[in-house]
Amino acid sequence: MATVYHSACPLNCWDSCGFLVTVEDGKVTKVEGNPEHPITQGKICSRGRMLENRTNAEDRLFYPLKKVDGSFQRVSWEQALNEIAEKLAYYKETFGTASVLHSHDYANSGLLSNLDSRFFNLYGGVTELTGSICWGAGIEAQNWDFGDAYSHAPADLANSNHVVIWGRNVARTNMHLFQNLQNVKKNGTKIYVIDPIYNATAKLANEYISIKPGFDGLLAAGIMKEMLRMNLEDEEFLANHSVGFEDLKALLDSVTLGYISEVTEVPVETISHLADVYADRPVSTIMGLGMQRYKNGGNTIRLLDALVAISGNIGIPGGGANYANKQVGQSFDYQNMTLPERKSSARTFTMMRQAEGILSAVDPEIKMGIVTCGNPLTQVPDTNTVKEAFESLETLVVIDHYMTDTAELADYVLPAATSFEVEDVYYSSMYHHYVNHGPKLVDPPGEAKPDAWIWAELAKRLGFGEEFDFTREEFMEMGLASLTQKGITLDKIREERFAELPVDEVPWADRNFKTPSRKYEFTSSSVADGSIKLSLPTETKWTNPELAEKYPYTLLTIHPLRSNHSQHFHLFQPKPYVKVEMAKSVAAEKGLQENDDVRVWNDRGEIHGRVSILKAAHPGTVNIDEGLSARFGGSVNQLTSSRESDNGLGSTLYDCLVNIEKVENE
Ligand SMILES: Nc1nc2c(c(=O)[nH]1)N[C@H]1C(S)=C(S)[C@@H](COP(=O)(O)OP(=O)(O)OC[C@H]3O[C@@H](n4cnc5c(=O)[nH]c(N)nc54)[C@H](O)[C@@H]3O)O[C@H]1N2
Ligand SMILES: Nc1nc2c(c(=O)[nH]1)N[C@H]1C(S)=C(S)[C@@H](COP(=O)(O)OP(=O)(O)OC[C@H]3O[C@@H](n4cnc5c(=O)[nH]c(N)nc54)[C@H](O)[C@@H]3O)O[C@H]1N2
Ligand code: SF4
Ligand SMILES: [Mo]
Repeated sequence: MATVYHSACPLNCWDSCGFLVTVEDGKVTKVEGNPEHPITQGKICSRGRMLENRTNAEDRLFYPLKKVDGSFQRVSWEQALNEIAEKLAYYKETFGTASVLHSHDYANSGLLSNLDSRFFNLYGGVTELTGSICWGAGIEAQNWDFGDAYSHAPADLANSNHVVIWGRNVARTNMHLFQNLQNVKKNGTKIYVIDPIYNATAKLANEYISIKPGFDGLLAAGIMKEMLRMNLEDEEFLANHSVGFEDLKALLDSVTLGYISEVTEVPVETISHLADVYADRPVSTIMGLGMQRYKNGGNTIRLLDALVAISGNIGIPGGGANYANKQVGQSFDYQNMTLPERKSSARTFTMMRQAEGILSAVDPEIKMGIVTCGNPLTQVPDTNTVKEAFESLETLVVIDHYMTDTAELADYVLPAATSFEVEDVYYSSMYHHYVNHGPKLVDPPGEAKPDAWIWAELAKRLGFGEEFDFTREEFMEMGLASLTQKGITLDKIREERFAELPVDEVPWADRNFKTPSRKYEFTSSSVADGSIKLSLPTETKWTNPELAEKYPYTLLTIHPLRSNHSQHFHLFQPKPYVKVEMAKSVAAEKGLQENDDVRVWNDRGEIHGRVSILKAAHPGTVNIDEGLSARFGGSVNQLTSSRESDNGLGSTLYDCLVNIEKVENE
């Protein structure tokens, strides 16, 4: 008999959708949208629908595996857990707990996915990752400017005169914002898209502005110059609620509009026009994450923030420098769950340079790696170094649903349960502020087990089992402690299927910023040199002419349409391949036609793929969607750099020059 249950999407995504899931004879048979969800309203994307296949697929991991003489053998949980616990105990005693690296990303947005940190803290504190390949540069930038990274509630978009979509691939990555844009456009709101690629969101826009990748900060500087020239700035905000405006002004005076137009490749008239747009408040600026994956990413977001500030669009309905919404994550009590005070030693590597960290660590060396909710072999920059690093470990444990490129290198692979096989609550600090409930709907197949069970079993063997002697319900209640005090209990979330979190829908309306000065800081007082810089990406003809001579094209590696990163490609029919998308100018210069086989390379690596010519893209721009594993011709991260962003906490994935040539049919 078929029964339909409510559930929630666990994927790392802006939208955090509500689901309706059909279960027949103990199996998930269909995943659809829940029309009652206030934000996602019954619409979901194919990545969500494909979670049915991800749960049922025959290539899922069903049993613990151990590598013996180079090939995987099935072993019992007892054997796998005993051996892993013995190694953890041995490394702790012999080299200290920092000889273990916990490598992870955020592939599951459930509250209990944080229990891995509880385990590692109680073990004694391991080598952890800081920063973020995803959004690190921008989050740090907004921490300096505002004291935190907050966005307006989705419904507030209805108050905007203009919406500037600045480097967010909305139609592809944030589908409910796309719907929201369609609605507000009907009521007269004007939409602008600033992006090197004329994408599906650009089609909806009233105006599309093509920009050279990595030069958005300079464009924002140009718009500010024009606003100041025409006296369009919000003097009240600048005088009463900000510090450091004089520094910004001096910075803007140090360049001419002509220079800005030349390097950004945006005409002066367009820059002037955007100054008028920004003065016609309220203007909502919706920033994407791709735009800050450059060496100058932190300064790019700070310059966009500064534009939103001087134009008087902070803290007003319909405005905002909307990048991420950390208010959502801050509603939960991670410390209760993860017990950071219990670790006695800790070392950190940045997420971007985890491979270099492994290869160069001394005192102690990294002996063991444990990977959870992540697939560094395809997702972390500079794949060749990542491979060398993970191969160099004495012991590698990967916990996953599937045999990924990373799992292939492991000594132990442990099969995890999926979101439909456990109860949790799901949320995203990216777009809306609802938390969704996902009940346990089916049993895990084979011997797959919830991640939390694995931590509890290892904890028992290492002597801190009592710290995991809690039910999932009790763990969820720990994480919901503050919300419970505000009436948002686990029972309420279970019953109502989702709950609205108590956030400011128009952040900073009280002008009480979380910076040291309590004001908006054009020059940050959180760091030694907190002034904004007009910096450029590292790999451009302006900053490295010799490199640009050798590698004349900018490679973007944006998020794929039908896969969440590396997760869905194995389910595609026909099989996926590396599609090398390029601006017409690139195809013309290289004499390439649609579907030609090409080699794309730089000093870090090379990848082979098939040409697809983009209808419109900034001259010299190439894109290969990220996420393809080695068996489908990936990873594109063979070409990307593990350099960190200017503020140290973000990646520079798109700050990447390459060359291309045709190869004979393969
Ligand atoms: N379908 C799908 N959706 C997803 C995901 C997925 O894997 N697949 N992943 C989710 C996750 S984890 C994230 S972080 C978000 C990311 O969401 P987005 O920020 O929307 O997407 P990205 O792919 O990170 O960034 C790519 C966008 O930035 C533009 N871009 C690149 N460089 C520049 C630049 O220098 N200037 C400007 N103005 N634009 C630039 C690209 O052309 C593209 O439109 O998406 C989430 N949603
Ligand atoms: N070149 C390039 N590289 C990129 C990006 C880019 O734009 N360009 N984007 C970056 C961004 S924004 C992000 S967020 C990262 C994402 O990087 P990752 O999070 O590493 O990528 P995913 O492919 O989403 O998933 C990682 C693995 O987690 C597993 N997993 C999912 N749920 C669970 C669970 O509950 N338990 C366990 N144990 N495992 C689980 C999945 O099966 C999958 O194999 O990639 C980054 N890498
Ligand atoms: S991947 Fe994103 S848009 Fe798709 S169903 Fe999940 S939350 Fe919704
Ligand atoms: Mo991300």
